[in-house]
Amino acid sequence: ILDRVRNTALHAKIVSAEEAAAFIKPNMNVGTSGFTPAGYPKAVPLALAKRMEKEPFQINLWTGASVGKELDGALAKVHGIKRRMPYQTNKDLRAQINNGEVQYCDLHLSESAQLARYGYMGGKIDVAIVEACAITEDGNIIPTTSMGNAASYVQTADVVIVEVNTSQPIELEGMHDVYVPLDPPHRLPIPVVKPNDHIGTPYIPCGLDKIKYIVACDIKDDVRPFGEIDENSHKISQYIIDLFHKEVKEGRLPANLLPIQSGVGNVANAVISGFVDSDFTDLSVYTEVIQDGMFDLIDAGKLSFASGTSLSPSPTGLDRFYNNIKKYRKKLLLRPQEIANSPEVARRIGIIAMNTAIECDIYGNVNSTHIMGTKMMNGIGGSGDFARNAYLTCFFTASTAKDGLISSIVPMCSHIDHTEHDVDIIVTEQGLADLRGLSPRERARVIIENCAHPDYKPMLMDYFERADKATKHAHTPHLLKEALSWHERFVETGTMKQ
Ligand code: 0RQ
Repeated sequence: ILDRVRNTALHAKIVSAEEAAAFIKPNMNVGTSGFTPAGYPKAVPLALAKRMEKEPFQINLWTGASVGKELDGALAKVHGIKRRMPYQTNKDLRAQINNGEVQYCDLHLSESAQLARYGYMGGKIDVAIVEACAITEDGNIIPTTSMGNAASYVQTADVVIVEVNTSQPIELEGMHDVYVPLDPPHRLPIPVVKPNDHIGTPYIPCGLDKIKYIVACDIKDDVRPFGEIDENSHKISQYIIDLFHKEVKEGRLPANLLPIQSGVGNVANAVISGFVDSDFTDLSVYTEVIQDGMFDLIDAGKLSFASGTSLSPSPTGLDRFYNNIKKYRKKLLLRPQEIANSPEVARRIGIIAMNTAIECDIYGNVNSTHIMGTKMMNGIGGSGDFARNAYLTCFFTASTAKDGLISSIVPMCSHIDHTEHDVDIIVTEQGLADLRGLSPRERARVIIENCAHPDYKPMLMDYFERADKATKHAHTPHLLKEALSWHERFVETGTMKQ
């Protein structure tokens, strides 16, 4: 790594992962780089987990979003996490969140850096651990495949540990735009008006003195393969592309649409693939996570630019990116999640937000986080940042889950992340409900008619009609004793069916 640590005076700070991990003390607030399994530190967390195995203790872990197995996975396995924020997807960690062991603070991703800078998250950050491509002559950090909250954690922490990862190509340098807003009352407008606007520096400002240790690492990002695009995802993609055609025809969207934001996972990937097969061109993207579909759009000549905070393709997608980095880097930019997910920017540039729901209710409220109202799945992630502030807010879900035993369209959501006021469009494999301008009672009929599975449609319509009658056509008709009875039935009998 000597050539990547450009100031020779810093070479004296290069130590083993074990030595760097020894700096971390029980109950420290540790802020790391990383957003999805991209750009997170790996060697130091693995060494820390080994140490925790021998002398059990816990830390508070703050990241950008979910991270790879070497961080959340390794630390959860040794029960090393006491508090966690702002998003996770790890199986062991999820189990510990749901058995009371880990205190999880599930946050809008755009807000987490600000909360950390203000010291709301249980004090200040004691140490930032950041993955880097290189360290400049002045001690500034060139990030790797994600930006996440790394810049704010470096700014806030007294001590910075840098993991220089040689598996990350040096050509990533120049793909980042680092901008940390001032905090109120000094904050100024974030000057992004187009997805390709550069407003900051290509490195994380740090300085020579703050860097305590530098560790070499060659472990690759733990990216995961996508599933085959299933029939349901394909249908959802078709419905949304049809809607965009209609919106363009009716003059509500420009011919090249507005900047697209798309969540992660198989449905999101299917929707982006749908664009590849469509006749839309000159598309732009302002999102969190850049996945394989974006490379397809670039290759098809349909993407003008994509801004995100993380590059998290499948393993083959990552190879494809590394092998063609000179071509792709012209069209891609990584920003801190505070900027990629900024509500201010989303509202200004008029994002089309597309995220996945766990369940939606008949009035258009959306649950993105909780299973049966109680168990945390992953977290709200960036979905709320975009949903409230987008020009057009869409949510996708299959109409049923668990082989049809669960209806994803329910009388009342068992937990609400996105309210009826935020949601414009709901799409399932059954069809699309356009809720714009409708009252709750109108919305109920459209959602049940267009989105519910035929097995549940009569039950939902029966519920709605009885509630409408019992409340004498109240604004939002509900039978309070029955509203969550579908979830109760599933918990008790293993099916929502009667
Ligand atoms: O559980 O794996 O045990 O079978 O939920 O569901 O259908 O595989 O869908 O992987 O795309 O995840 C909302 C969780 C969807 C995700 C969610 C069960 C289902 C399965 C997963 P099993 P699928 P996906 C971008 C923006 C919130 C954050 C967000 C998510 C599991 O997209 O976390 O959007 N989003 N951020 O069986 C009970 C239902 C269910 C259900 C599905 N109605 N009831 N269980 N499941 N529907 C990302 C970031 O911000 C970083």
